[in-house]
Amino acid sequence: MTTMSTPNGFSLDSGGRRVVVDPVTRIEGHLRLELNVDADNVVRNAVSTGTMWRGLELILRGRDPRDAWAFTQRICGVCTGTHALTSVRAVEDALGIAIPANANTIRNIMQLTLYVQDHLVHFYHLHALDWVDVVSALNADPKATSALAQSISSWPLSSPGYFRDVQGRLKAFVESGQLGPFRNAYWGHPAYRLPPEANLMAVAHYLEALDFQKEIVKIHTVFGGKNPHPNWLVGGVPCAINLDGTGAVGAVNMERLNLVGSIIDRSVTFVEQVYIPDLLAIASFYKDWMHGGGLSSQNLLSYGDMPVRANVHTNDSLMLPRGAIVGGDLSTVHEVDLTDPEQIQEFVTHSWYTYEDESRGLHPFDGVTEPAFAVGPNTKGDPATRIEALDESAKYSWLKAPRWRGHAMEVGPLARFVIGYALGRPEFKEPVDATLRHLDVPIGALFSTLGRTAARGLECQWAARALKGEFARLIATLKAGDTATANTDLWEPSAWPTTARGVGFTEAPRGALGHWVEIRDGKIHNYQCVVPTTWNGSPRDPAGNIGAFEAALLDTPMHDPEQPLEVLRTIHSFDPCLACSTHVMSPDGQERASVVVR
Ligand code: NFE
Ligand code: MG
Repeated sequence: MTTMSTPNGFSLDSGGRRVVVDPVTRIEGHLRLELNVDADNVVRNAVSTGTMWRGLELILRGRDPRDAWAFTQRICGVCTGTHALTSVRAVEDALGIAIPANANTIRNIMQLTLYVQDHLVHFYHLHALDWVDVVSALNADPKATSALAQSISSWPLSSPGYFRDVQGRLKAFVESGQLGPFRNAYWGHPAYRLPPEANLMAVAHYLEALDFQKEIVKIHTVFGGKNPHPNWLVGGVPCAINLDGTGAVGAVNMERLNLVGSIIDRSVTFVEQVYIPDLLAIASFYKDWMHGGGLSSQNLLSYGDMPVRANVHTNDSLMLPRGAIVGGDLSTVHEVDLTDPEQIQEFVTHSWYTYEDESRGLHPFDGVTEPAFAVGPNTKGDPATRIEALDESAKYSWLKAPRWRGHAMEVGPLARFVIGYALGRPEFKEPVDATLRHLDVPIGALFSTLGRTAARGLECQWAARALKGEFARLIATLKAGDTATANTDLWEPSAWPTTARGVGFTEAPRGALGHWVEIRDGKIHNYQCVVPTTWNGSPRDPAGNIGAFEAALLDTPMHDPEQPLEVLRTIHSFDPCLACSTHVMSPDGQERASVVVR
């Protein structure tokens, strides 16, 4: 096998043990990791591959651009709505459609609602069990657990009897042998550090958060009819609003708006009294576990999102800032232009796609999605063949490799917060500095797995508060008599130019998301999506740059390669979504719920 080395000179088969984790669980979609681990159990090379394909970009060709949101939204039910929002923005950009102020505010409310729910679910249900040992919670003293909970938060569910009850439910689970969501983890692993009482508190909040997250998304049902996959509209939002109850049947009325206001208030309270205190309490036990930085300390990218002013997508309007940081230089935030072919390019040298000239990357306006699974040592010409051992010098992933000015970039909450910090914006700088002070760690601690996890928590709090602000703005505008929610002036294709192209962007919960559309004769001619997990989980490029997952795993020490808990911590901290990033499933067969060590 010919291999390609990492920047540190190691390849998958340069001696040491090969560790395979496939599939990675508690994520969305199909992700496989192969690692080279040295005699001291330190990760020396890491290769990540997305093992499914759906072809959404191809399905869109020839369709009505006004429908693209409904197709692209099916890329993923987790970051639900965010592809639809990106899509309607791309089409509006292409056709020059401006949206009313209320539509902009309601879109912000939809997106911020997604942030609060998605980040909460990620912390408790997809990531916490990398830090919290559920089985240890059985040994906790409920009285001491109550004292701990009351010392860090005024959240009312904190009596000894409450924690005794949760512990009793957990015992019944374990004794029945039916661990449900708590099955298949590395309970008792020596890398778990929380005392039993902290574990019991976290398990109680895992269950509470599971219940509460379904309340949050009711906001999507008010403005978008349902969740997942609420409705969207090119030109605005698809709901009418009527405050005096005399308007259109089904219009959003004051009673529905009051429900939204009350869910927002409860969300702020839950995040501030449960999520943030738990995050700080858990992090305080792990603050010397400073692995998992990688590109987060070097190359960070954000497109920005949540415009305060409708149709103004520049940094003076965007609540989440836009910019790029390269080489760890926080003194310079570079301008990002999604239409510049020099800036964003996708490479396929190590992806199961083909270009005419694979030494070059393609800007998404000129993007090509041509699957080429049956090539190279990783496929053996047979799409149903299981991958036995990856060769990273060949094509090895269904993710393309997006690059910004040639650099592999990390995207997501940490990127957004560091860029906001570097721009000196107080709403990012103050919570970051306060968290670093609270944990008594230096700024460098930010560039780690825990930094990524902390940034997501802080962003959840930011989003809950921003939601309150956006809701107040909506109510003020409505009460001032402006209830317009859609602009249908350019709804008819007869009013469109023969050819047009546009780009839409958002900050999805997991990071920078762009859709590029080219319209010809009223139909979609080309459609390209470049998605957060495509950035973070990208394979190598022709210059040998490795992606953020791969970079973050290097130099991580493991207690036991047969139980790769440390690897899961770092990968989970990105909140990977392979459904989004491949947006495109190999027929079957690539799933092995096992860890293989060779
Ligand atoms: Ni399927 Fe998604 C988000 C998008 S992921 S979750 O956030 O876009 O890369
Ligand atoms: Mg794509």
